Amino acid sequence: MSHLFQEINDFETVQLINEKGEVLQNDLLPALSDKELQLLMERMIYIRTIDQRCITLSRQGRLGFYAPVSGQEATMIGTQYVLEKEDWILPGYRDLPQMLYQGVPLYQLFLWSMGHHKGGRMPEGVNVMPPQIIIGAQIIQAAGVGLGLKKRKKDNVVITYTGDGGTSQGDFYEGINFAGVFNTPTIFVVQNNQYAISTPFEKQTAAKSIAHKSVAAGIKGVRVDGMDILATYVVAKEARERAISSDGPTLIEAVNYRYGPHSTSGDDPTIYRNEQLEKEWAKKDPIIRFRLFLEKKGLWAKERELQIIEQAKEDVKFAIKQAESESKTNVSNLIENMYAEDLPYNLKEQLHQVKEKENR
Ligand SMILES: Cc1ncc(C[n+]2csc(CCOP(=O)(O)OP(=O)(O)O)c2C)c(N)n1
Repeated sequence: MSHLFQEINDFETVQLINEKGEVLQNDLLPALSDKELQLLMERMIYIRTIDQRCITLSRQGRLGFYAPVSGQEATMIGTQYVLEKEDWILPGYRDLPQMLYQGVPLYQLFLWSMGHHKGGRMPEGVNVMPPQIIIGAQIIQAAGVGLGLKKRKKDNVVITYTGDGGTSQGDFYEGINFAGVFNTPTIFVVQNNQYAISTPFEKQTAAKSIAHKSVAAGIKGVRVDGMDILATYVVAKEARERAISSDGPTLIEAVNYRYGPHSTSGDDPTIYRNEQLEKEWAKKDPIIRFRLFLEKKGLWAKERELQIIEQAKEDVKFAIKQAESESKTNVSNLIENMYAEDLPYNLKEQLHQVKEKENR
């Protein structure tokens, strides 16, 4: 064998705190105040509680489609925390926590889950697109939004999220390639939660890692422990700084694990994951790890945790009532919400017919 064909080096996984909450890389620790560290923990606790409530509400038929997030909180919250209000988020269906913290009210996320037409209408001034269900489609859109921000000379970035499965779509390669060519201020976060529904990572790609996919697009890539909130924060912060300094897009592979099923629509993970695997990932839990870290610093108390859990439960109660009090979506709402401006003549006709029926 000749030496004509070169190997590409491994991407080291960035990790700042280990499973025992011990600091591994002091020099990389972010300059976050004690209050901010506590806030990150509060958000993870809050989201885990909301997650549990949403699964129950979905099973009761009060919510519609819901994609659980437990296990992925450190990636979601750490990467969103670096954003400014004017930055954009292009989420996938699992990314409700980032949408919430960017300013979308909880009851509206519930409306989205219920398939209500108002669920996709983001509040004025909240730079979040409706969650994408088409796998990978948001990647191309994020490249485009990035180009728009660049052309308008905004000091802002766009962040988008997909899963390991999403990186097998043509859209993914087209999007990161476009972003590379036009040097757009885009951050691509791939949440490698090990499974695309039941398809394991080994069957998803022959690439050594998702971060390797950045190489062909000529953009920066980084692999991070997605269950370590300080690591996801540090990596996303640097990606944002690169983006606004015109240093270009970044592909972040956040390695994490989804503890629950793929969604509440009939997935049973016990069919494709075994108990040993579950135990291994349970040890890496982002909340346990960060709690240990904060406790060592005297920054966490059980009472605070219970308060947050209660608050989350109350907020869910209130938000679900608010969502349920909206009048039901009917077909004419769907047609009316399809276009920003004038409807084409055929839809106008249909709308007229539908309205006649609805008013009967
Ligand atoms: C274009 C397209 N193909 C197939 C599907 C069906 N589908 C829904 S979720 C999913 C798996 C996605 O896995 P991944 O990208 O790893 O994200 P995760 O759900 O694990 O967060 C598939 C194939 C879809 N929604 N869109």
